[in-house]
This record gives sequence, structure tokens and C-alpha cells, in this order.
Amino acid sequence: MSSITACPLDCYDACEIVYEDGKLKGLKSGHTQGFLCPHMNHYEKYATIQKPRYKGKEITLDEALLKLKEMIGSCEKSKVLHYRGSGNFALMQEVTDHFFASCGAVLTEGTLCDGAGEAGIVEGRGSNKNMPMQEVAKSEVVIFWGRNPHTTSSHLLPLIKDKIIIVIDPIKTKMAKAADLHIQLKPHTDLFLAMLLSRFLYIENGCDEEFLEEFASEYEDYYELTQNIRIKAVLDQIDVSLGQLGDLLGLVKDKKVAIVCGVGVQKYSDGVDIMRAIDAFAVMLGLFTKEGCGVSYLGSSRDGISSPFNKKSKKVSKVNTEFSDFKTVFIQGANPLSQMPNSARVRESMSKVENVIYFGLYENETSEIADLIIPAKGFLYKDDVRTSYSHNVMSFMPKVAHSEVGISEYDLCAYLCREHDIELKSEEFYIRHFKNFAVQKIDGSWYVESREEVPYKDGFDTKSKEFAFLDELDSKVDESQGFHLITCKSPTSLNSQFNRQESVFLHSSLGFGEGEVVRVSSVEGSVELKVEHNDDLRKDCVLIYSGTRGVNNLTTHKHALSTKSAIFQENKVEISR
Ligand SMILES: Nc1nc2c(c(=O)[nH]1)N[C@H]1C(S)=C(S)[C@@H](COP(=O)(O)OP(=O)(O)OC[C@H]3O[C@@H](n4cnc5c(=O)[nH]c(N)nc54)[C@H](O)[C@@H]3O)O[C@H]1N2
Ligand SMILES: Nc1nc2c(c(=O)[nH]1)N[C@H]1C(S)=C(S)[C@@H](COP(=O)(O)OP(=O)(O)OC[C@H]3O[C@@H](n4cnc5c(=O)[nH]c(N)nc54)[C@H](O)[C@@H]3O)O[C@H]1N2
Ligand code: SF4
Ligand SMILES: [Mo]
Repeated sequence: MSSITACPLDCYDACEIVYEDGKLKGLKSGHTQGFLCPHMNHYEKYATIQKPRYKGKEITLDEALLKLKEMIGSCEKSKVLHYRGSGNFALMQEVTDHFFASCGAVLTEGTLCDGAGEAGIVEGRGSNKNMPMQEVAKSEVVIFWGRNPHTTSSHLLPLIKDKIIIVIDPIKTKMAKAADLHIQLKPHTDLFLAMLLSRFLYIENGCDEEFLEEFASEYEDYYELTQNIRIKAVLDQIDVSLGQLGDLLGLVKDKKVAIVCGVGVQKYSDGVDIMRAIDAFAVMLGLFTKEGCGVSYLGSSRDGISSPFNKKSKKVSKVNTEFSDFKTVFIQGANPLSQMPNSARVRESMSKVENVIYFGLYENETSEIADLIIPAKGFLYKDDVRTSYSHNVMSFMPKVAHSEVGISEYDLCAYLCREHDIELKSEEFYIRHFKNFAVQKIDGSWYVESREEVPYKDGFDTKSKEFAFLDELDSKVDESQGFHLITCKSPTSLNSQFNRQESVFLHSSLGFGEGEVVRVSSVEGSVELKVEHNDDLRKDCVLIYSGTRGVNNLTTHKHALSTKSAIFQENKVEISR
């Protein structure tokens, strides 16, 4: 017998899966196109936590739930923190927010992921309505700007065959090697590149003036702002040539263009402005309101779906969380000891917490230090629904198999609500609530009803309905000492799940031997890793993938300017033997 479900992982593609005789295969129809990625192809081989543990000793699930209740009851609720990550992206993960908010505990806000870019988009457009991947398929030119599709969004690849491809990335990615144009700019300089592109577009009369008059009438002021950039000096600093600017503008002229942006561009303090400047270039080209044109970033996977759960609570940032302010910390679907920035700070702060509870699937840095470990049920063994941040499909995830191991988020929450006299509706009620936001279209897939394939047709969501351009240039090219740290996604892991990398990647000309162990340091701390050569990197860059143990010893827990988002590439690093 076969059943259909969906991949729960934090990934653009949100694939639909056929589950048959214990095997997972990509659904042939729809956006999954019959294939999955290495994570799901080998999903069953990763050992999950089988038994609950308290202070290192195995206990039964009933004993674990009792301990959990005691830990939550051992202090005022304002001393209890619920820290939820994105290990599973389906919608029922949020049910536990309902319990913790209702009992007066503290939740988190902000993001480790795409928040700076999103804030930049919202400042310009008034909202973040995303161009779905099915629209990207209708374009003639695709610009991959800080996105690495072979690793992080492989289901886009079949849709963009035969298109003109431009890549803007400090790494010569697989896509860059096959592209018509690759601009291998210096990291953290996209703001200047985007503004210079807008300036030259204007000079060459390439702007869509009809569109601009209607939807972005301040464009001449923006052109003036771009004139503050000294062309020759800045092009030298960012390592881009005038010829490359001309080539890019030549390739996009009079074409349907999709700018496919990733989180790579915005892992910096001024990430908000960077994304807004990229968006502004799309506006100057008139890419909004037209089929096959636009900016595809990370939309909100919750867009168009209201939450049935109570989330009204005090919230603290999930970027620089002071865990030591709490007596009990409940960690769900997250590995903060690896994935939050500034690991030394996280470890120190967490060490002062009396009760650390880890509710997850895999052993990791966080389960190592937790007092109580509760195994979660894997996605095959519980009911759920998911949406994507890159397209508008809603996928149903019914329970397709049975397992004695672990407990689902709903069942854990139902236990806690019962014990605390908090009202909770049935699991079916919530799943139905989510499904009600979707309609079935003729292709057979279900789509979130209120989301548009081509958003902003009637203007932007700002008060004036017009795009709000940046009106000040606050950034400078970072010319401080040291190497740029690039910490992007690995093909072998999903952040800290699955096969985690163990190396630092360096250009071979830097003189470090393959296999040699080096110390990489920043103002925050250091990590020892073995060297692997990679000549697809610039010589001023050090690559350590997300999920590598110790990479976040190097990163800062500061927020991006004006929003609570992490900035993993802000700190420069040194290498020593
Ligand atoms: N295999 C795999 N897939 C994943 C994940 C994973 O861990 N593994 N994680 C998932 C998650 S949580 C997310 S958020 C998405 C993110 O997926 P993507 O948006 O693709 O993000 P990254 O891999 O972080 O970075 C993408 C590219 O940005 C480039 N980059 C770095 N710095 C700069 C810069 O200053 N300017 C420019 N122009 N480019 C820069 C990097 O070299 C990299 O090629 O992927 C999801 N998919
Ligand atoms: N250096 C560096 N750091 C980064 C990034 C980077 O690019 N570089 N990327 C950042 C980004 S974009 C993100 S999104 C974060 C991600 O960081 P996290 O949200 O911490 O994600 P993961 O590392 O995937 O860990 C998730 C954990 O969730 C658990 N889990 C999986 N499925 C389930 C489930 O069904 N139920 C429960 N209860 N638990 C489950 C697993 O045990 C897994 O260990 O990392 C951020 N950190
Ligand atoms: S590509 Fe993404 S959504 Fe598809 S199976 Fe892999 S991780 Fe899951
Ligand atoms: Mo992410």
C-alpha cells in the first residue's frame, strides 16, 4: 500500500513524498517532479533517540512527562522559556506555543534565518509576498543572487533549463560554473552592486518608466542617492568590473527576469538595506506586476494562514537569548548549542539553567547538556500539514506508519494542557483549521487560497501603494583586516541534522596543506578544523558550512540593524597554525 505525505524539513522545496513499503520516493506530479534530495533518500539511516533520559539515565515516557510537569511547575511561569527551532517545518509544531503562552511562560521572537532580508523587503514593499517557483519557471533570465540552488533548492533546477543564468556569489558554485555570467564579488558588498546596477540602468534609459511613474515615483531621488557612490573606487573595492555591470544589464534588457535571492546576501548588520537595494533594482527594471518576473526570496510559509493557537506571551529574542534568566528551558526542534550565534555565550548562559529539556529527534550538542530528553515522533508517525516559503502549495502529512518511539508535539501538549487545565481542541480540529486555507486547483494540488502567483498587481502594500526606496546610504565597504567568513548550507546536512561537515575550506594558494589542522579565530572565539582545499573560493574567504561543530564559536550574537535577525557573516576571521 502506498500513501502520500510531505518532507518536513526546513527547505524551499517542501517536496511531496510517496511512502511505500517503508521507502520514500518523490511524487511524480507537481513541484516534486519525482525526485527527493540526499536527506530524504537516506532518511531512515540516521539513528534517532529511542528512549527518554533524565540526568543520563533511561526512563519511561510516562516518567519523562511527569518530570517535565515537575520542571515546569517548579518555578513561576515567567521563569519558563519555550525555545522552538525549525527542525520540522510543519504547522502542528506550533501547538506547544499554545500551552506555554496560555500558562504564562515566555516564547521567543526574531530569527536565525531570513529576518534581515525580510525586513528589507517589508520596508520597501510594505509586505513580503513572494514570487513562487512556478512563476520563476516562466521567466527568460534567472539571477541567482546569494542562493545556491544545487544544494538548497534542487527542485528549481529542472524548471530553469535553457534560460539565461546570471549568478552573483563570492563562491564559484555549480550554478556559477554553468552560468552565462558569474559575478564573483567580494562578500558583503551586494548593496553597492545593486545600487550601481540601478544607476547604470537609469543612465542607459533601461528603467521601466511607465511602471515607475505609477508604483515607484520617487525613483529619480533614488537615482540621485546612487550618485553618492564613487564608481571606480567602489568597483575596485567590491571586485567587480564596469564590463560585468554592462554584461548583466545587456542580458536582462527587455527580458522576463526572476531575481532568485537567498539568505547569503543578508547575513550582515546592514542586511536589511542590502535586500532593499536588491529589491529596488527589481523595481527599476519594473519586475513587479508581470508574469514570470519578480523577486523570489523566502516568503513566510505561514502567509495567508491564521494560527489557531494562543501565542500571546512575553517574548525574548531567539538570537541573543539570556537563557540564564530562566529556571526551566524547553527546547523543541532546535539545536541552539550549535546553531545559535556565539556558541560560547550560549553554552555559558545555558549552563546556569536548572532544568534544560530537549525535545527532538537526534543526539547533538544540545541533547548532550540537557537534563531531560524527550524523543519526538518522526514525521511519518504523526498527523500534520505543511506549506512552503518558496511556493504556494499546501501538503497534507497524514500519519503513514506506526512507531512506539517518542511522542508527537500534539500529544505532549495535550498532556500538559490536561495537567494545567488549559483548553485544547482536538488534533483533527487544528488540522482541519489549516486545511481550510487551501483550495484544490485543476493540477490536483492544494494551494493556499489567498496567495497570488503574481503579487502586487494593484500596487505595493505601503500606505501610498508605492515602493519606498532607501533614502540614505549608511554603509561602507568593510575593508577591515582578516578573511571573510562564509557560512552557508552544506549539501550533506540540513543545518545540524544528518551528515555534518568537519572541515574549513580554503583556497589552495593560501599555503595551508590539505588535511592540516588550523585554528580559525574571530573576536568572539575560535575553532580548530582540518583544511580542505577549494579553489572555487575567493582567496579572501574562509568557508565553514552551517552545522559544522564549532563554526558558531566565531559568530556574533548581535542583531541586524533594526530587526531581530542573526548575522552569521558579520565577523571577519584569522587563520593560524
Ligand atoms: N542541503 C541543505 N539545504 C538546505 C539547508 C541546509 O542546511 N542544507 N538549509 C535550509 C535553510 S534553513 C535555509 S535558510 C536555506 C538557505 O539556502 P540559501 O538561500 O541558498 O542560503 P546559503 O546556502 O546560506 O547561501 C547561499 C549562497 O550565498 C552565497 N553568499 C555568501 N555570502 C554572500 C554575499 O555576501 N553576497 C552574495 N551575493 N552571496 C553570498 C554563498 O556562497 C552561497 O552560495 O536552505 C535550506 N536548504
Ligand atoms: N554558522 C551558521 N549558523 C546558522 C546558519 C548558517 O547558515 N550558518 N543558518 C541558520 C539558519 S538559516 C537556521 S534556519 C538555523 C537552524 O537551526 P535549528 O532550528 O537549530 O535546526 P537544526 O540544526 O536542523 O536542528 C533541529 C533539530 O530539530 C529536531 N527535530 C527534527 N524534527 C523534529 C520533529 O518533528 N519534532 C521535534 N520536536 N524535533 C525535531 C532534530 O533533533 C534537530 O536536531 O540555523 C542557523 N544557524
Ligand atoms: S529537497 Fe528539501 S523538501 Fe525536498 S526532500 Fe530534500 S529537504 Fe525535503
Ligand atoms: Mo534557515
